[in-house]
Amino acid sequence: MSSSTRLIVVSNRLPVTLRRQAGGWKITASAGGLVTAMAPMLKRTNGLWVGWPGEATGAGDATRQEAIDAWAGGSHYVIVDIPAKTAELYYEGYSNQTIWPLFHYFPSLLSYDPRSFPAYKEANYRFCKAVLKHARPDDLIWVHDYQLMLLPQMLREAMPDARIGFFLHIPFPSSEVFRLLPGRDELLQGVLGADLIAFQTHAHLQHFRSALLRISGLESQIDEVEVGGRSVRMEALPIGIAPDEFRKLLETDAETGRYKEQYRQRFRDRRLLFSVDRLDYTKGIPERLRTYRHLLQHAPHLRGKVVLVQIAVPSRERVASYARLRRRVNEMVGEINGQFSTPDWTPVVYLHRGVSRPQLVALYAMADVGWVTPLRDGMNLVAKEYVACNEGHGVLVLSELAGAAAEMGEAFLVNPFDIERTAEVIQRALDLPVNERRERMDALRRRVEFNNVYKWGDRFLQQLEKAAASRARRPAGQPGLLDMRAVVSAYQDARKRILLLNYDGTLAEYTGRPEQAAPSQPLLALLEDLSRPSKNYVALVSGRRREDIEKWFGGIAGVYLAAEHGAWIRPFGSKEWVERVQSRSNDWKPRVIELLEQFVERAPGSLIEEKEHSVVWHYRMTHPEFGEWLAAELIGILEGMLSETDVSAVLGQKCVEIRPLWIHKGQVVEEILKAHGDADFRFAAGDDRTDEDMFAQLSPEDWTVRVGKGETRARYYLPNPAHVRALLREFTAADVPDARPASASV
Ligand code: ADQ
Repeated sequence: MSSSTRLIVVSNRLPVTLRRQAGGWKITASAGGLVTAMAPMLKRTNGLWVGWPGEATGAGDATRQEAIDAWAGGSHYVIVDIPAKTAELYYEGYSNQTIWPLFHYFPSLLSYDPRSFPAYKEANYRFCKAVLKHARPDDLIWVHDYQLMLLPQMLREAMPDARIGFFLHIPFPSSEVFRLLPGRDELLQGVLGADLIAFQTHAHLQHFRSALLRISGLESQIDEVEVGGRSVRMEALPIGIAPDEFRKLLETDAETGRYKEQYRQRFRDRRLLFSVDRLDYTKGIPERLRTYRHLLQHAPHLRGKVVLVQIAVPSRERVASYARLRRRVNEMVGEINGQFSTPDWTPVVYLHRGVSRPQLVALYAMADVGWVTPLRDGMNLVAKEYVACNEGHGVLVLSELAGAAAEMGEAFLVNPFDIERTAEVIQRALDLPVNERRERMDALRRRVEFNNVYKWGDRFLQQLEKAAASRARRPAGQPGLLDMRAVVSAYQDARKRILLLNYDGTLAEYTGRPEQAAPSQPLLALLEDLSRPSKNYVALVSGRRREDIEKWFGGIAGVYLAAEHGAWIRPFGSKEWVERVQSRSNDWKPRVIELLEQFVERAPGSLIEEKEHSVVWHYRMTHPEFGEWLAAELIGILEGMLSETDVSAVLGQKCVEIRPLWIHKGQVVEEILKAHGDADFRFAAGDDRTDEDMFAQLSPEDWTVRVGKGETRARYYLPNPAHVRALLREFTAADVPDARPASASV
């Protein structure tokens, strides 16, 4: 990282807790791997941590931020306030009752309140505003985890050139499970706003790619995906721990030493099995207790000889499934202890609370078996912490469903649902000769120490810098990147301006189905603002059906609308549509549609869009390789079939469009120029082959802009629709508003 680069960390929770107390605020820092990893980087770069304090207390009270600044010795923590009701729907609702269960493969525990997704959006937007208030163009913005999946795209919209990274701490599930999520498309689009998206394991990354393909129709390479002309990098970067912090406690902390001695005495004649988890249904606590009961039943010689210490740290207690789990675990512990205890032996020591770090570290150090068997986990740091702290006599029994299993092959890997087999493995672990235990533990420890959390953080930021740099570089063989300042200044100086804009892929991103691409309210407002100055002549030149264009943009009085590549137009200042091509025969259509219907049969998910003068076969939602293959075949058949007509088939963006040769966007431009050729600022933006006809009508000194990569005759390019929207906003900002005369028309 260069010395001027500053890091902005954004996570749901700030790593501090705030409590009001007499005369001010009580602030306590939270411990944890993430804070440990981020702290040195934030310090080095004079960075910021943006997050929610966890409750609404003190919103609008300036003394709170002052207290936190004074406590932190500078303004390093930025508080995001979320109103209580929104917070409940965002955090306990969509984050923890919808995304969390689903991403951990518990669809049966998913509950979805339709109000929760808007609240999630609103909360993400509040984070966005907080970041924007502080962000500078050179910052590296690092967004963490599943509560903030919409944030990268929100930031990208506002700052198209920002350097944004996203890390998902929890698993990304199989696309078959992911597809059950209400809001799935938005979440995918949301994270794709980042330059780098990183996961705990390769498996999660692969699932993400498969969701991109199956749900958004986006093909990707192993570590890269193109979205609207921008490339997004994808990486597997498993998080680590801070081994030095644990070592320090073990080597120099007196309290940790005292606890160790205490536990050594207490468990002198017994083997210690140790588990610590948040009390969460993903952690497999009931399955572990059932396994333990099975072990005591089937290996009676272990009775009185082993103790399971289970610490369950209270978590999300207001969510019903967690309350149920708590009762269930209490009952199971009671049953086991009731069944097997003797006056001098209690088989399960159960603590439903957190313990201090020294206590935790002492237990890690002493435990004979680290029993870490989540039913699903992004990584699981307990497994790594146990290895870092253990004195070398212990054995790690680890669930193969934890992300950590991918890196910890020397552990005993188990399927936690398979109770009998796991019980056998626990027994084997206890019986393992000491030299083998040491060998395994040493190998694991070396890896945990090497792949520590500091490396993880550095690696993430390096990859983010690389990804952002390659986005900013001009793609090979392409026109030059449009210089925003130059074009805005030309716009400002002009006496009369023409702006020709395509819609799909230019002003708005592509979606799975054509009808889902309705313009957002801010986009409509932007177009309205743009068409307001009397010297502006804004034309929306689209290949879409007239109905869509009328429905979406009909309300904007000043704009010129062209649908179906100009077969229909609505001139400047007019409310009436004019059919520019009449009396041509459409009798090729039934034959073509019949053929396309066969292709729809063959490629489930593909669809036919019929317009007045053309027909389109869309295959964005089909299996991609199969779709490309069928498209090539279709064009071949159509070329033969239409050879005697003036109709042709053209390959578009994931579609094949069949239309008469004499309908094209160039004609629209020609007509507009006939009436307004005196415009001294001419701007056209488009993203696909049909827009090339538009560019062809303009001269080399005009502002022609291709959106995204690809062959073009345009003079400039912009990476994606967000850049176009940002540019249009700049245009409107440069204008002094005035009224447009109603009479202007082509
Ligand atoms: P978690 O689901 O919270 O994290 P985990 O990785 O096991 O799960 O981390 C638990 C952390 O809490 C450990 O660092 C542990 O030391 C700490 N802890 C336990 N008891 C404590 C106590 N009493 N007081 C303070 N701290 C205590 C999510 C994902 C995981 C992923 C992590 C990090 O679910 O899969 O590994 O993020 O990316």
